[in-house]
Amino acid sequence: MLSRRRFLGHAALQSAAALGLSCISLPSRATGARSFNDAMALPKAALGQLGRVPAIVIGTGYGGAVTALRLAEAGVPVVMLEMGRLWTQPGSDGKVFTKTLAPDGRAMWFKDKTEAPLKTFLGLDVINKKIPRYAGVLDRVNYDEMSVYVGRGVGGGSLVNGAMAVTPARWYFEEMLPGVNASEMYGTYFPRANAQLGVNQVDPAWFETAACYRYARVSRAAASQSGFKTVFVPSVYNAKYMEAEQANTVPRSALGQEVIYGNNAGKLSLDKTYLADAVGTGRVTIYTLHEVRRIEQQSNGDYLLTVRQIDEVGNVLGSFQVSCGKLFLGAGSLGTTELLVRARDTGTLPKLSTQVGQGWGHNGNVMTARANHLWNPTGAVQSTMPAMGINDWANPANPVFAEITPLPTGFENWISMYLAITRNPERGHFEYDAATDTAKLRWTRAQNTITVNSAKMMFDKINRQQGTGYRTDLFGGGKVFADDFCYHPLGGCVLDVATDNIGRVNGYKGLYVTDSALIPGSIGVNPFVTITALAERNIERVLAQDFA
Ligand code: FAE
Repeated sequence: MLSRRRFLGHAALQSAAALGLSCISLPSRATGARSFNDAMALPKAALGQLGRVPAIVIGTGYGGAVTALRLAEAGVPVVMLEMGRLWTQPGSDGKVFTKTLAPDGRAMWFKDKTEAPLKTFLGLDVINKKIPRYAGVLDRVNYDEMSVYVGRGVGGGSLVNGAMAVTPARWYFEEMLPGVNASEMYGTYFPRANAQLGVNQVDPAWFETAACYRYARVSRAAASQSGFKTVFVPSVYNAKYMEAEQANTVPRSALGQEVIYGNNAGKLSLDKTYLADAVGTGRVTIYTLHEVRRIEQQSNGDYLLTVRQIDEVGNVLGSFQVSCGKLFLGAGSLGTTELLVRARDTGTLPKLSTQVGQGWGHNGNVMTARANHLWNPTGAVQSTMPAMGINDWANPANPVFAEITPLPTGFENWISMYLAITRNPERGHFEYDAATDTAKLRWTRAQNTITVNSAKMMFDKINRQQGTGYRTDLFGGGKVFADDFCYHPLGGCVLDVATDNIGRVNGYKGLYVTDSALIPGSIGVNPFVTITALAERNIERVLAQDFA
């Protein structure tokens, strides 16, 4: 059952899109609203007219959404600034998100052609399609030797991710974040995050017979025959909805090949959980298509932001300034780090430490694929939501956690795909580039050697045992391991290094990091549950100590 607050938040998010508004909030009368119409989002002031507000959150991903909700619950009015658009209104095809195999501009953030993780199939350039430039939902940020996928829109990465909601091994969490009390995390904040995110799991009995998970069962068998353990992977995709998809009683989303360009049903993205609740408090206003470009501190200690507003096709509508007493950065590892590196190196926040921009890692990500024997088909209809992983993380000789991922071509392809998370101690850093006014990631392909070797050790063993081999036709240039892109950017403003123990940025009072930039490059599993739980912990302390 929807809570009243969530119902109101939903209504505001739906109606803002329907009315074409770039400002989402409940009208004050809606706090007593009884109906959908009462809760309609009404136009509020343009950003440039706000002047000063108590608190701003930049970005609407996991860190930002947690922070906004908890601030609002504590009575603090919050402005959220999000460079992407709101994804609640169907387009002319009746769908919010574009078709995966026939994408349009909604697929990607201002690209001329889609840039999907898979480059080719059977060596043919049949995967990526020309699209019009538009404020689409998935971005691929291309640095010199590493590309990073991120979500753009109200909900950040939750709009495009695979919904895998994994709590890390406690011993590894303790190793990565030694300054954080693990008992509190595992006793309070991980459970809180899991509950609020709506984490659930497929029914194991249903899984055993579901045609859409044949690919996972094939990979499980291959793994266990080579001595590897597999585990179910929790998810924020509604398992009951997926069962109904398999039974053909509801429109297909996970079984309809939808994932990286958004799911039209089934997934509990943040706009349906944390953000709906946040807007439903009546104290949170989200400005969409508003990108923060510059942060400076005023003589009274307030932060002054310069924000660029665009429309959905990229026309600049204006540049505005707004100031706040407390500023929370939730723009993601890349976004938050870029804002701070730019501020330090252009002199608008000159006291930021040299640690800002350091400690970046890709969580040891690498993709690979194996070709199965013809007598071992993986299924023509595959759920895009992984439900199982090979868990060899506790193996000190070669720790790997490999998700068994689908390759949903819509026809039998005999392929077993994996996203391996490996333990790679290499770290990159960001440098400000004045010519482009961006922060460039310094990461070399050679820094991936450990990751590739680690995944290779696991999958060589499986291939040897199965008498199978790798697919060479998927990642371009005959590559077997996709070592040129990642999905899990972490770090850049690491907790207890560039910030204090609760995310307060060193050198600046009232300036906080709330997101994946805090995590030191690796967490051993898919990261959004950790990002959410850490944000829950930090904001609780910030509210107690800095808002008292
Ligand atoms: P994030 O969710 O990236 O949100 C940042 C937001 O800030 C975005 O909406 C940006 O548009 C916005 N922004 C950035 N710069 C600015 C600016 N200057 N002004 C205004 N707004 C700005 O941050 N993780 C899992 O745990 N499980 C999975 O299954 C999984 N699958 C993934 C699949 C894909 C294709 C991708 C791309 C990621 C996946 N991830 C997965 C990673 C996960 O989504 C990611 O770690 C989190 O979304 C990061 O959360 P943050 O709060 O750091």
